[in-house]
Amino acid sequence: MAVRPIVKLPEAKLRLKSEPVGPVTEEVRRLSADMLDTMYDAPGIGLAAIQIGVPKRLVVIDLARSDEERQPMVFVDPEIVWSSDEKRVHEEGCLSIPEFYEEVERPDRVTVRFRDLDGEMRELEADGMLATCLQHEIDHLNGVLFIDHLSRLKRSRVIKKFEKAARRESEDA
Ligand code: K2U
Ligand code: ZN
Repeated sequence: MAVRPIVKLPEAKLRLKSEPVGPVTEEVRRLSADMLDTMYDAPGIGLAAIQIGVPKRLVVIDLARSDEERQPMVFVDPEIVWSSDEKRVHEEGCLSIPEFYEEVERPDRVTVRFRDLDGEMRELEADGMLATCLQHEIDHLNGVLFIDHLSRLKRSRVIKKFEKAARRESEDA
């Protein structure tokens, strides 16, 4: 398996709508393993395939703390089939938008339908951090970033900051 480069804002690739994975093949299992390696290396608690440049509807999550045994979860073609009316605010970050954190309001609980790596259809009722992370990652599959849930002013400020940094990087190259 391999740690792969993470696509960062303002790369347009992050705005793609990812394609369904379809059948779970050895290639899909290898991709999920690379995603987990990349997520643990970052470190992060979730990752969508588009964040390593692969526009496929595949998500990995592990909420275990660094001093706990790892508990990796893999979601193939996940979809939210129910979300609560009650909302919850949580501070979010993103491996594609480094060193920027803001509070985001999302439904407190969600039910997600997905296939596991054995190709079995499953349904998961999530609350708390798992619900927040699943919504954050499924947003990625639709080209949506957590900054899109912020005010227009906050969103434009962070996009301009990363566009300026990208210009400076290309000038220094
Ligand atoms: O998509 C990503 O970049 C993964 C995020 C997952 C995340 C989802 C919801 C709320 C916070 C993070 C990364 O793990 S960012 C690292 C991180 C971890 C915990 C809290 C804040 C940021
Ligand atoms: Zn993210």
